[in-house]
Amino acid sequence: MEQRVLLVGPPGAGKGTQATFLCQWLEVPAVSTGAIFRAHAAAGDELGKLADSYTSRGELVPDEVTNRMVDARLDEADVQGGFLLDGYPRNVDQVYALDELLGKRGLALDAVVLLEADDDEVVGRLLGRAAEQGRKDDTEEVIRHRIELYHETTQPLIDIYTERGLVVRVNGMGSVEEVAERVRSELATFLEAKGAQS
Ligand code: B4P
Repeated sequence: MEQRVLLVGPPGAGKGTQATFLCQWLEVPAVSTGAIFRAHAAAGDELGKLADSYTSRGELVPDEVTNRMVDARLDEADVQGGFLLDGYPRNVDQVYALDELLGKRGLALDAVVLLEADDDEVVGRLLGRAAEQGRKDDTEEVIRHRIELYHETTQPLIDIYTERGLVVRVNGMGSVEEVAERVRSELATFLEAKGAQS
């Protein structure tokens, strides 16, 4: 079935990790703004250089750039039957921008999965990822800044989606498999209940 789902959570909550499982189950592609920025940075193009100048400091890439990129991505053929948006929107302005991007296409969201994890746990995970992948935005100082920014700018968007009755809260602590099973069963229950109401 066509599903349009968001995956939101603090840095290191496991959004990218869980997106892989969730996409297989929902049979939709993942659109990760973070992954798109990293691909451009690896290619060394203009967008990549610009994005890197923000991400390496743990800052958000300017909304105008991110929104335009998502707008273009939503025109591609593979997302016409649904998608999982991973890491976007990340602030309240991006929520309203996404409303417009979906509205002009006559689309709406089905659910917002909020993956929750403690600050200390996510710092530990991201330092582990730093050792494996050497990402520039995974130094302890930058990680702490990203977490602060999450609490300030990303958390308020949860209130908006909660008011809209779209949020599925999932505990992101535990093994990758345990979390994947939790995400799947809690989202399935939510979508079934929503389907029964409509
Ligand atoms: P993202 O790419 O979204 O990455 P993230 O928040 O760091 O990590 P994620 O939650 O995906 O964690 P992962 O699965 O990798 O953002 C990177 C940057 O891009 C942002 O800081 C920002 O600058 C920019 N950006 C992105 N979107 C933007 C937007 N909309 N607007 C503006 N700027 C934007 O997991 C982390 C680690 O934990 C991995 O090593 C993984 O193996 C491990 N892990 C996962 N689950 C685990 C578990 N259950 N137990 C133990 N370890 C686990």
